[in-house]
Amino acid sequence: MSHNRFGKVLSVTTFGESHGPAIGCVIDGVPPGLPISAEEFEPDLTRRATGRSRHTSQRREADVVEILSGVYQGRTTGTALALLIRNVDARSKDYANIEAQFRPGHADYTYWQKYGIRDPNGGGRSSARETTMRVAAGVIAKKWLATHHSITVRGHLDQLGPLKPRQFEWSSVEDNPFFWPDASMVGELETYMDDLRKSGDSIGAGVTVVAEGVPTGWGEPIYGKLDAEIAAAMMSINAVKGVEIGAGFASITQHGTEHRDEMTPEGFLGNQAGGILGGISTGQTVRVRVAIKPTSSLRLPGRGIDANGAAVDIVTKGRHDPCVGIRATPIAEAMLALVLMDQALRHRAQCGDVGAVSPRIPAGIDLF
Ligand code: EPS
Repeated sequence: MSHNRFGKVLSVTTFGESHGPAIGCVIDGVPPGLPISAEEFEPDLTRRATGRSRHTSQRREADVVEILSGVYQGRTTGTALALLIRNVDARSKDYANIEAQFRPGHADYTYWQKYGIRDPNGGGRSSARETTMRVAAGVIAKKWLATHHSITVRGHLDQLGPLKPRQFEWSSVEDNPFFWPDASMVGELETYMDDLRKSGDSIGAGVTVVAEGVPTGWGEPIYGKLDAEIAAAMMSINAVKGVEIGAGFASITQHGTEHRDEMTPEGFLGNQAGGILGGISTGQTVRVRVAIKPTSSLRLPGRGIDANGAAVDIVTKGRHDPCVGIRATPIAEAMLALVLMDQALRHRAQCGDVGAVSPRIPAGIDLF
């Protein structure tokens, strides 16, 4: 399998299978001198992890990071940063019945057709377990962005199936297992998820991620547009089926007078652009939304085929997420942070000497 790596100056290569001995990553291009300890990975890895509420997969992984290289006396050295997490709670017998069968809606079928061989245990390489290492790498990017540019990257669930927040408060997001910005709806979400879990079905979700404090000028037109690289990074996350930047698909029905973000010396009067114009950051909040499909591993029988092409009824056992989107917020944050850090380093390489050519407009109003 090629292309386990993404990023240009800052690159991340991940490896490992869900039921193998370990998963890991190599992060190349981290500037020297960034203070980092193994403990700093814990908060974000815990936010993403399974088994932290009854609404996610009950697999219990400790997700403890071992730093194998690239750090000396608590600081990055500029050499390859290698991180390892050992798998401790794989239960491969759950997958014995689908070893030679393909779950409808799952990568089982395409992996088999492409490679002629696949590791069925926990989905092998196609498992969302791989996203653990994205989040670990994202911890480095978030820290560098915060310390060097005062940038904050954060996100929240913005839709759970049919449910949408009625109010919005960032302060509520980390206080419930759903990353939900409306505290008054948490009970409703609990009931929805309990009923869904009992039914055996799954549901999709929407996640919004924002980066606040991004300076003007990051992103490389034509083929390295900031929005294009964000979209590619988000689409590379398991189960993501759609990405919007700013107004996104709402642009289809907008008039130009509505979509354009007018500018005054005091700041922009809106952010339909999602903080990016011509593939380059405007200095406004970078605003991204992702659509996450419902989990395809279901105990409700579905029609599929086996490796001989025969029709079979497929039932998936095991410990699955009824809504994988619930755990996606930290993953989307990590991918946004990694793309931004890569673009920041590339911007510094080519345009580090370019001074301000005219006064910069403040970020202004962040309304659609
Ligand atoms: C996953 C299936 C389940 C989840 C897993 C993602 O794996 P298993 O059957 O081995 O428990 O638990 O999620 C994780 C282990 C994780 O760390 O995110 C899948 O098919 O994607």
